[in-house]
This record gives sequence, structure tokens and C-alpha cells, in this order.
Amino acid sequence: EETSSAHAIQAKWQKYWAENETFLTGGDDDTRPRRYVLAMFPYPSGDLHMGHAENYLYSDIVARFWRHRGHNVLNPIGWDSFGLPAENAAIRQGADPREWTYQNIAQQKRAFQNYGVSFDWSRVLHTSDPEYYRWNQWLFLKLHERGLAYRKKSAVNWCPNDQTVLANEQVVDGRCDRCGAEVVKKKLTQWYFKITDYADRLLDDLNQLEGFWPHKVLQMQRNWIGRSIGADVDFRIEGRDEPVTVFSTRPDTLHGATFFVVAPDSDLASELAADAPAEVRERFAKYLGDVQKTTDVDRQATDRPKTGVFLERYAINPVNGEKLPVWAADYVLADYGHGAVMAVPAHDQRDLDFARAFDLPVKVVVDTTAPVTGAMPVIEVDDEGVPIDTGAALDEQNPASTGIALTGEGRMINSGPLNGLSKRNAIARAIEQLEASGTGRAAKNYRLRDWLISRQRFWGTPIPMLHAEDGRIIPVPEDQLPVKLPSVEGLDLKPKGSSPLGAAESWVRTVDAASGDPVLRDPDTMDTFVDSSWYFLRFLSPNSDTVAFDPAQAARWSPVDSYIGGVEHAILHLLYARFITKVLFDMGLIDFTEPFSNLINQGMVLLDGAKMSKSKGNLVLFEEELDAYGADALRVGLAFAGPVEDDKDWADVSTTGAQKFLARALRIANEVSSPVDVVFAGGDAALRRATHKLLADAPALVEQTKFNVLVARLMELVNVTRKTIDGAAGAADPAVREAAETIAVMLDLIAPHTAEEIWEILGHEPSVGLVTWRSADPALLVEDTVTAVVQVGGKVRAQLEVPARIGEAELEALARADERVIRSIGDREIIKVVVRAPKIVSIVVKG
Ligand code: ANZ
Repeated sequence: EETSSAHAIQAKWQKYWAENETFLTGGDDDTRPRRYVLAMFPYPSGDLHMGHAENYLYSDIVARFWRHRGHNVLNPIGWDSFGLPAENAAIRQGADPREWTYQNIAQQKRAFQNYGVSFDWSRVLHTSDPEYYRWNQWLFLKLHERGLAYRKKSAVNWCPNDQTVLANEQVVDGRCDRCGAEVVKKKLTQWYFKITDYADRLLDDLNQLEGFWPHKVLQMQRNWIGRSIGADVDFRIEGRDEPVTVFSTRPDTLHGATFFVVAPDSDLASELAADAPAEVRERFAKYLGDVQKTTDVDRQATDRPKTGVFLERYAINPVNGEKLPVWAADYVLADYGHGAVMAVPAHDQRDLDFARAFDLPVKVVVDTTAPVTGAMPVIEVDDEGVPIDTGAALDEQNPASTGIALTGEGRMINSGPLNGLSKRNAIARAIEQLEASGTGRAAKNYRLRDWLISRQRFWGTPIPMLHAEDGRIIPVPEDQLPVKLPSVEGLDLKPKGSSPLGAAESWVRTVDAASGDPVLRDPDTMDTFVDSSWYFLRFLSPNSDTVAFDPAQAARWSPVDSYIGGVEHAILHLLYARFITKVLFDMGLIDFTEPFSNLINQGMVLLDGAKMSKSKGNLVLFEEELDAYGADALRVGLAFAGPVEDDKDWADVSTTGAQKFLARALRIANEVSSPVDVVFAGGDAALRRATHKLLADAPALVEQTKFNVLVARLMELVNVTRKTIDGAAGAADPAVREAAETIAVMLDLIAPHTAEEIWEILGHEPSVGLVTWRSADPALLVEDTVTAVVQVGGKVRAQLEVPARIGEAELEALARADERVIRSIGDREIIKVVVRAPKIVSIVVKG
């Protein structure tokens, strides 16, 4: 019965909101302060699920809150509607990805509306609409003009069975996660965005976000960018004209280098091996074959046995002229630093493991037993600069025998002019010396790689580039955008190593307008992360067909004040959006460098501790729950289930408890019998205090995203109001109306349909969603106190100032703890304690 009345209330108010466009954003003439509240937009990959229910509830609470605070709120919604799910479904069902996508969007839209989310429905966007993706193409051309979009050939993961490129995440234990075939590296020419040009700014600007984004997310971004500071050092290789550069974070240890390692899959390794004896060449070729089947993750694993091939070549250490044998070994990666390292086994664990496996020398150059604070110690050295007494302590730590590299602080030894320096000073000195001798320089290195954006897929934004027969690459002129996707009719979408668009003959073949030459369109589509890297700007002028976004509106609304979404986007999406924001800033189109001022990550909705998923068969369906309990009960249940950032177990979400609470709130509204314009002053003091305490506390609770606490406090206020109605004051007391109205305006954040209904029952005009919250009356927040008397053996022994609403047990405890009372009881036995809160405690004693 509760469900059916909930559905009736729901339908009534949803119709009202739609007809009155209640949540439309105010226009340019709106003088209220502005707030941009945004939830990460969904993929239309099926029905909405509980994760969505949580995400869009939280963003709705924030959006509604700011309206109640008198702000002009922008709370838009759209769909991230290109991508693999649609294409895979199309392949499976032989359907058109377009139809599949827009059907799902329609269904998700209905679910959002049934859920009572206060979106501005006039700004909807879908990234798969040509009206949207033409601006992805525009963005691509702008990046290309600025040298930030480029093509390069590099080694990518390739599944020989599925004939497709795989992302690093799709390679599990060296195998294709779909078909199980052994993944190989294949050199392919692809389009990249040069995000590495922005590495320093992407890293440094994270500091501005400290305190506004979850610290964990900032840390993940820092690690992903992974800036290392050190030096580039040039090594001559015997028999080669050009020196080879290595990157090292420890140039202080140059004197400890005992061998030299190149990545087997680097061009350098092949070149060096080519000049080696036949037997070495053969061993190298076989080794390279094995390496190409190994993932980068495995190559970096520390517990793997070390493998490698000696190339019978020598590098010359620039600081002392020593000859270092050159090895090819897979623990050195081709695409990090320069793909080659100077190996210092005494102070680097991977080098040490390798040295011990192949019996290479280990030379200690940092005495980690020496104190590093205080003045530089006097170290006695022999003619060769070797300290005369390194002490037994260091001998015991010899890495060659312990197998443990010495990576800590210490003082330099065996290092000529660096001897005696601390590690930090030695790094600085070593760089100075390298620079002076022209054999090296200070350098930075990043883990971050350029963003590979080409996809051999149909359902994405076509890359707006033309290929001429002579190899020229010609950008499609801006006035010819969008390059629309052709019809899927007659195209085979099954992955076959090249884009399905390549087979759309009449689409691929075109002419270059400028020269009239026949050209081929680039058949690849863009990574869908391009679409989501700037969508928050499109919401500001979603229907413009002259600009991607209106800079004046961007200046007015952005950056986004509150961005709400899952932690699964902690790195890629947020990093790409930050990067594109900085590019647009450099283009002079926006005046800010960080897109999201505040970030809220919600936890996951689990079932019995496990992530819900179709494949596990433990999916709780959002729309079924919506039908069963109504939107408000679902919203209250979720909001009450725990702190925003925590994972929540569905088993702990009480939608029936929420239904009962909402029914209680409605009953109170129905019983209120004072007139709409009643004066609250003079109403029941205790209830008024409870109401004003909540008015005082609620804003901070919402701003700190303590939505579960807000629900608990609302439940409390409902209970106190009920007591007042049932007590001496009764339903006609003005304080009851004040409490009920407060419940309505606050409940609107969580249960907006019930809130509108209460507001109407109380005799007000809709919408409660646009009512500004009252401020608390400070005079009402002061706790009343009374004087309690404590008697011992019939004599007054103490007087206590206590809250007027103190409980019996609490008053007794206060009395018994009082020094004067304790003293007067002495060692007499207590026979009985009579408590009359808040006025009297009488302690009866023997003798
Ligand atoms: C000599 C050395 C001595 C190093 C020492 C470390 C400790 P991060 O911090 O990750 O940037 N390195 C450089 N290029 C590499 C590559 N392509 N593949 C594998 N390892 C590579 O690490 C930088 C250090 O990793 C560099 O500093 C280099 O080893 C190694 F006691 O140089 B070091």
C-alpha cells in the first residue's frame, strides 16, 4: 500500500516538474550566485544499475542543496554514447550500434526521470550525435595545428587471433583476455596526443587540488605521471660513432657501474647485435622472440629469474674510462628513459640480481654505514681513492654476498672526487661534473606516455584526416566538419586488425578539396576518452553549431564546482580532461587550468561483500527496486546506508525502513492543524530548539557530504515532532508546523517527491525544491539549564547546573561523581538513590 501511494505521489510531482521545467538553469539575466554540479555522464550500455542510483543521488543532493541556498544551479546530463559495448552488442546480435545505443539512452532517461533527479533536461547531449562529435574532430584539428596530435610507429599489444590491438589492461599473463592467444608486440602507426608536453603542469597543478579532491586520487595521478629527477649520461660504445645516452636517478653512483644493459627490443640492441659474431646474433634473435611475447608488467616483476644475452660489445664509462660489457636484458624497457641503463649492482636491486645471475662484478660506492648528518667526516683513502678502513660493518653488508642492494643514505667511497659526499650532494656534484665535461646533463623522466587515440573500431568519432597517394596527410578543412560515420549497412564489424570503416568504399574514397587529388579518409576512430575530455564545456552551450562551447558561458559557469563519480576514473578520464583543459587554456578559450574544483568519489554498491555483476548473477536491478519501493524510499535507503566514499552492501540498505520513515513524515504533515501564517514564536520550546539545531547543522553536513548523518538527523526530528504532537502541546502547536516545514525543505534533498507532497499538504505552493532554507535563530540554540539539588541523608550537599532535558541515569552519574557528594557519603553504605530529573537526586545512606 505504501508503495502504491509512493508511486502516485511520484507520478504527480514528476509530471509537475516536467510541465513547469522546475529545474531549468537560470539564464544570463539571473543574478543569483552560480553553481555547476556535474555527475560523470553514463555509458548507455544497458539498464541503469545500483552504482548509477548512488552516483546520481549524490549529485542530485548537492544540486538541490545549492538551489535551497539561493544559487542558480546548472545540473546537466548527457550520454557517453560511443564505444565498445554498443559495437560488441551489435556484433553479437547483428544489430545496428546506433539503434542499440539510442534505445538504451531512452530507457536510461526514463529511469532517471522516475528516480526524481533534478536535471536540466534542456541541455542533453550524446557524444555519438554528429552535432557533438564534429567538435571532437575540431579539437583534433586544433591539437594537430599546435603539434599536439601526431602519428608515430610504435610497438603495441597485438592479438594474432582476433587481429586487433589490445590495451595493456586487456593483456592478462601475456595472453589475450578474450581468446587466450599469446599476445605479441606489433609495430603499428597510430595517432597520439602529446600529453607528455603537459606532464609537469599536470603534476604540479595537482597541488592546487589538495583538500578539494580525495587525496588518494591525487596520489594515483602523481604516480601515473611518475616524474623522476636525475641525469642523462652519454656513454661511448666501442666501435660506434654516436654515444648512447642513459637516464639515471643516481648519477652519484657512476663509479659503481660494472656493466651496461640495453632493452632487447630497442633499435640499439638490434644494431649492436648485428655486428656481433654469428653465434651471439643467433642467441640474441631467439631471445628477442621470447621477449616480444612478454608483457611490460612481467618484465618489471622483481621475482622473475633474470635473463639476458651478452652482446660482446663494450661501453666506456665517461667518468673513469672503464670498459663495461654490454648486455641485452628484458628488465630494461625499450620505451622508458632511453631504453638503456648503466648497471650499478651494488646499489640497484635489479642490477644486483642480474649481476649475481651472470657473475658480474659488484662495486660498492656508497658507504651506507657512515653517518650522513653533521660535518663531512675525514675519510682516509689510499692512492686509488679507496678508503683505508671501511670498517667491518660495511663488509657484513656486502651486496655481492647478501644479495641485498644498498639503496639507503650514506657517504660516497671508491668514487674519486665524490668521496666523502652524502648521496644528495654527490648527485648534484656528479651532474655538475658531467655538464663540465660535456658527457651529461640534468634530466627529468616521466612514466606518463603519449595518449594513443587511434582505434580500429566503427562506433566512434572518425579521425578528420586524409591520406594522399604520395603519402601526404591532409587535415579535413574545418568548414567540412563533421566527417559523419557512414551507415553500418553492409559493413562487417568483426575485429580483423583494421578499422571496419576501411571497407566502406564510397566513404573512404574522397577528394581533397584544395588540390582535387583523390585521397583516402583515415579509417580509424578516436578513443572515446577524447569525447569525455571536454563534455563538461559543451553543456554550457549544448546547441551551438558555430562553436564547441561558448567562451563567455565558460567564463560564467566553469570550472565545475562539484564533480561526482566513481573512483574507477581516478586516472585516465580525469587526467585527459585536465590535459585538454590546459590545451584550451593555452589556446585562450578558457580562463582556468583545472576543470573540476571539487571531486567526490562514491564507494561501490556491493552485494554480500562482492561487486555486483551480470556474470556473477548477483545483480540487483535498479528499475526493479524502483518499482518495488518507489524512488524516495530507494534514495533514502541509499543515502542512509553509509558515508559517501564507503562501499555499501545492498543487504544493509533498508528500503522498507525508509518507506516507514517517509510515511511517518507524511502523517505528521497531515496532522498539522495550525494556519499557514501562524507565528512560530511561543511554540513548544524543546521542539523549536530541535528544529533550529538542524537548520544550523544541515548546511555543513551537506557541504561535508555527510548525507547519511543528515538522514539520521531528519529521522530524529520526525520523532521529536511526533512526541510533541502526541504530548501536551498537540498538533496545533506552532512549533509542529515549523518542524514539518523544515522537514519538507530538507527532505527535498533526499526524497523530493515526498517533500513536495508535504509542502503542499502544509498549504504551500510548489516547488519546495526552490525554497530558500531559513537560517537558524541563535537565541533558540542556547541549551536551557536548571539547578539540580543533591541530598545525602536528607541534607543538601551540592547544587549542579544541568541541561533541562537531562536523563535520570545521566543526572545520577553526575551527582555521584561530585566531590562534595563523595566526601559527605564517606565510607557509608548507599541503600537507595531516588532521582527526579532534572531537579533532585536523593541519596539514602546507612548510619
Ligand atoms: C643507475 C642507477 C643506480 C639507478 C642506482 C638506480 C639506482 P625511476 O625512478 O623509475 O625513474 N632505468 C632507466 N631506464 C630504464 C629502462 N628503460 N628500463 C628499466 N630501468 C631503467 O628509475 C630510474 C632508474 O631506473 C634509473 O636510474 C636506471 O637505473 C633505471 F643505484 O641508473 B638507475
